[in-house]
Amino acid sequence: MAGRENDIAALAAGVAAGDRRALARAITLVESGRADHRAQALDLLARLRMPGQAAAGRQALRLGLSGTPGVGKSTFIESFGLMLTGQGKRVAVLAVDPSSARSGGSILGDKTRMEQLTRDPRAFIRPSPSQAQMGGVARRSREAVALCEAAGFDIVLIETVGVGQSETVVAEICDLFLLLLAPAGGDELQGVKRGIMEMADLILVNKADGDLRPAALRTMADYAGALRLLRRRPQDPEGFPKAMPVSALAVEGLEAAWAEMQALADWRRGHGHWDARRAAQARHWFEEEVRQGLLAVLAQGPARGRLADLGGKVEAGLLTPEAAAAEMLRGLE
Ligand SMILES: Nc1nc2c(ncn2[C@@H]2O[C@H](COP(=O)(O)OP(=O)(O)OP(=O)(O)O)[C@@H](O)[C@H]2O)c(=O)[nH]1
Ligand SMILES: [Mg+2]
Repeated sequence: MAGRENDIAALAAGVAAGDRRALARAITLVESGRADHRAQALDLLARLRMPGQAAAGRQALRLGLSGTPGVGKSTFIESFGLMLTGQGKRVAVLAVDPSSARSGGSILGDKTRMEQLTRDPRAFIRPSPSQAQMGGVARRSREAVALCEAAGFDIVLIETVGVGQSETVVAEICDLFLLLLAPAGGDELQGVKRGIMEMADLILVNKADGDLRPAALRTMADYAGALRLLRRRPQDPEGFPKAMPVSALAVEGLEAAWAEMQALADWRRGHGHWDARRAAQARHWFEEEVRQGLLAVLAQGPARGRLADLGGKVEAGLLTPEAAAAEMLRGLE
């Protein structure tokens, strides 16, 4: 037991020193579903995070990045990541989606598309986790982000292909949310759900190069128009959210996009929105953990029988879901 505590202390020290191998091992630990690993993971996180004492200088900029398959996320991360490491910044990249949701060639594609960044000593790249459960993915992702932050990374990029709930998960983890789009053929908006657009702080229309450039600029103008119709959010200065053209392949527009991200982050820091968002996120995850934990307790504890019984009645059409839930909760008060 004492040995294990020492192991966790050593692992925490390795992470805090910015050691990438220690960070990789720490992320593997928080991903594990084993109960004894879970206890160690909580110990590790507690050693690395001292609530209320986190120095502002230790905060990474957490960037969420979402985009449909093929839009150029990997290419963007390679170019954008290299630009940042070239400025002396340390960049961590995490993928949020369960691997089952990714196309088969993805990992191989990423190896070639992020070739230089993978070898960059200032970068850390962590591919998708293997477990496919969204609740597990959410917890694992935010804990992995916290570990990267504790390891002193300046920027943590959190990538999602945007299937199902993963955008919402990313939005609840990141400071800024980037939506990557491809040039559209016609003049229609690309069926991007309104909810996703409302999460975006910056819409980047990629592939604004060569023959695709005119279409990319048209698409960008369409989105800029659509963004103007959205209600102004309190956490935004004038002019945000914004749409911009970029080319991940030709490495164009990335510096301009980075300047906008920094301007927005600075404004939010200066106006209290940065801390407020992180505080609200922490509260959200606390409540989410309690919700998940309560369900697990109910499913395993003495109330298990009643839960199964009421669930059966709902299935059989004898009780409405609402009435059954109310009865279940009455028993707990
Ligand atoms: N012309 C042009 N092509 C690009 C650009 N960025 C990416 N591509 C191409 O688009 C294709 C898909 O790029 P990826 O970076 O793999 O896209 P992705 O979003 O990571 O795709 P998934 O991992 O499958 O979700 C590749 O053939 C890239 O070379 C760009 O800026 N301009
Ligand atoms: Mg990719």
